[in-house]
Amino acid sequence: MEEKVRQRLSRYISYLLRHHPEKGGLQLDARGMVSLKCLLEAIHKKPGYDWVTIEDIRYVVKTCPKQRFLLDGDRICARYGHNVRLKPIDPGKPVEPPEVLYHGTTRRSVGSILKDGLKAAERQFVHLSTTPGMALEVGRRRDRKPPLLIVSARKAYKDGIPFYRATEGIYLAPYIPAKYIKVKDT
Ligand code: HQG
Repeated sequence: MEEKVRQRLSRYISYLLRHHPEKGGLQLDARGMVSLKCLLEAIHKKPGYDWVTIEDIRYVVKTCPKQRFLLDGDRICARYGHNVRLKPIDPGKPVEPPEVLYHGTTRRSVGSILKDGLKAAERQFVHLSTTPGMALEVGRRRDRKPPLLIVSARKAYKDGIPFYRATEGIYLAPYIPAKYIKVKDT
């Protein structure tokens, strides 16, 4: 599959599984899963996508550099990124996070984050990266010089904030109070 085609299909699957399942006539279960067969039918409804096969979906899942999707038998879900407008997605069991996690944001948002904490905004969870590099990449989507926030994740966890592991590089939390957040000096 051509890289551009793969990206476009991956983006459409994200759209259906994170934001608008109803646009494809899909109903997510508590974990956000649907059957591959239903997802395929939903994809086929989109003009220009009638060529897609189950194998193509499996290929997108396998080759996704950010491990956006999880396959469990013949069911699939997005691992993170769910919209707040969907019914709450069960993120699984809380896990003990590493000592620190990172978050890349915009220069404009730093002030309110240091005052109010990290909020999930339009998604169901705050996204935290395991490496500064990945966090900065996330931040660069919105700011060419994204500030890097350092989150004392282990301390927050010990104080009762739940963390969930979405992928190897991404942890989720419902909210991070300001006292656990520092801006990395640049
Ligand atoms: C900011 C993409 C003001 C927060 C990425 C961020 C990631 C605040 C924005 C994943 C705030 C929310 C998630 C506060 C948080 N005041 N601004 N109190 N608290 N913010 O897109 O982490 O490619 O929902 O800093 O790569 O940027 O789609 O979250 O700038 O992994 O797979 O509010 O989405 O992954 O933005 O990105 P987002 P995010 P995919």
